[in-house]
Amino acid sequence: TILVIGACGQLGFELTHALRQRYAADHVIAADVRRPQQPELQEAGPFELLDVLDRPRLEAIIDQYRPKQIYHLAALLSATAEKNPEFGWRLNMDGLLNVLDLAVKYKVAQVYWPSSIAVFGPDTPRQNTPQLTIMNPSTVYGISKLAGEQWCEWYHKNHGLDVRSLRYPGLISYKTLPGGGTTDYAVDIYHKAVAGQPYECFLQKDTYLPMMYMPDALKATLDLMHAPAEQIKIRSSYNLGAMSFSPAEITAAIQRHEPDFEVTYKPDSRQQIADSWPASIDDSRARQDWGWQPEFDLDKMTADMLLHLHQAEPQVAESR
Ligand code: VAH
Repeated sequence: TILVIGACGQLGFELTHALRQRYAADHVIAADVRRPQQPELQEAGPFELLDVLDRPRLEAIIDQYRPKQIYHLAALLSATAEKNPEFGWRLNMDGLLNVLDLAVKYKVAQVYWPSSIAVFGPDTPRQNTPQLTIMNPSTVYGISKLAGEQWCEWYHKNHGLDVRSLRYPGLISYKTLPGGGTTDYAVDIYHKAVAGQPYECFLQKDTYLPMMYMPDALKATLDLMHAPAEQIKIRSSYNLGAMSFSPAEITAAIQRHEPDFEVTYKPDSRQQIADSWPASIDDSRARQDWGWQPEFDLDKMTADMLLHLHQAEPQVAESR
C-alpha cells in the first residue's frame, strides 16, 4: 500500500489521483487532517482522518496499513506560515520528523517529501540558481524546508532510509483552489479570466518566478520515485525547473485567448517573499541523474488551464 499524507492539498489531491490510476485504487490510502471537499478522494479509495502531529494516530495508521511508500505532503505554505510562524514550523518540522522516524521503525521502503525553491534566500544567485549554493531562506516556510532537507539527508545516511525529495517551483493546477502560496497568483489569475472578472495581482508585474504545470510536477515525482536508488545521488532535495515567467507574461498569454481580460497590480506582503526567491532554476542534476524533462511551457499550460476551467466553470466553488 501507499500512504499519502496531506491528500486534500493542491499536490496531494492530484498525486493521490495519479497513484490510484497507476496502482490499485484501494492500495492508495489518502489521509488528511480534514475531510476532503472533493468527494472523489474518499469515494475512489480509502481515506483516513490524520493529524500528522498526532504521532500515536500516525503510528496506528502505519501499523495498520504497513505502507511500502509514504508521500508526506502536509505543510503550511509560504504566505500562511509567515502569518503563523510557530504552527508553521511545528507542522512542517515535527510532522516530517514523525514520518521519518516511523518510516524507519516500520521499515517503509520509500518516503517522498516535497521541498521548494523557498529554501533559497535573498543572497542566493537568482538566475539559474545552482543545485549547490548559498541558502539563507528568509521565510518560516523556507527555513522549515531547508531544515527538512537536512533531516532527510541525515535519515538516509544514518538509517539507510530511501527518502527522496524535489525542490518544486510554484505549482499551477486547475483541480484545486490555491492554498496560501506566494506563487498562487498564477492559479487565481486563470480562475478570474474564466469568470470574466478582472484580476488584482498581489505581485509586481515584472516579478519573475520559477513555475511548473501540475502534470509536469506529477511526472517528475513519479519518475524520481521509480528511478533505481543508485541513480539518486542527491539526498537533500533536487532542484527542479520547467519555466519562469512574470505576472505580465502570464497575463499576455491569457489575453491571447481572452482578449478583454484585465489585470491590475497591488503588491502586498507576499512581494517580499517572492523577491527573496530565485527567478530561474538550474535543474541539470535532475536531468543528468534520473532523466528529468518538462513538457509544458507557458502557452501550452495556459491553453490547457483555460480549456479545463471553462469545462468546469459551474462546479469550481469559490469556497476556501
Ligand atoms: C508557495 N507554492 O508559494 C508554494 C511553493 C515555491 C512556492 O513553495 O509557498
